[in-house]
Amino acid sequence: MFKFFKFFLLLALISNLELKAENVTQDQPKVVENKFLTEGKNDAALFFQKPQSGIMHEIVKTHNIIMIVMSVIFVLCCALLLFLVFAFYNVKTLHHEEIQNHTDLTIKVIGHQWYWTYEYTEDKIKFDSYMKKDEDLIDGDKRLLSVDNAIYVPVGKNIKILVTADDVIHSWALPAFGVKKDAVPGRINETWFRADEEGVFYGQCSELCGILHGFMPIEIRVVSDEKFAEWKKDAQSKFAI
Ligand SMILES: [Cu+2]
Repeated sequence: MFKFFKFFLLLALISNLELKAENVTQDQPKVVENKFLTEGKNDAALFFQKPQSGIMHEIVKTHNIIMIVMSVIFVLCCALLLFLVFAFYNVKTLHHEEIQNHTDLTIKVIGHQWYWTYEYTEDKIKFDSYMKKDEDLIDGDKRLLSVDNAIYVPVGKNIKILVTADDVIHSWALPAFGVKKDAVPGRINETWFRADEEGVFYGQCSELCGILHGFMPIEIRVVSDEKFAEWKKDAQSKFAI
């Protein structure tokens, strides 16, 4: 990079000296034939007409140098951007988003107008999850986010999510987990996450799916293994398939 600036400075210095010398000795710069852009292409359609004065020769010469320098900078910047965006960041993240080593629990998510159905296929549990109405809210609930039946997952475990829909396209999005998958009828999309901490987290449908699109939130409770086992036992009697 330093060499490049050195070259540029030298170029500017030489041009300046040339101009000074010419100013002293003659009225206008001496004519230097420049064939790079003009030879054989002087019909003025794509390029300039053939220069007819010393000044125009100098202008064409300067233009040629700037074009070369500008092209080099453009190519270098594009290469750097591509490297940063694809090679360094995006591909790695996409890879992590798609690939998991093993699965501890699989949950199937089905989008409906306008609620979600969750299926813990291996544990034979299936239930619907609707947003709580204002009159049903209790202390600690969040208006427009809390649901009647939240999903439970154990902390620190790999959870595979299979997403599909029953009627129109929905999207199952949980910002805290970096998860957002379209729920498309007739197709099963797959994603996964592993929660680092226990807690209650919320998400929402993120694909316009009709009049109540804004009222089909997602509530997920990340709990310890023991609490998850308790919930599972309860759910197996309450929501048995
Ligand atoms: Cu929606």
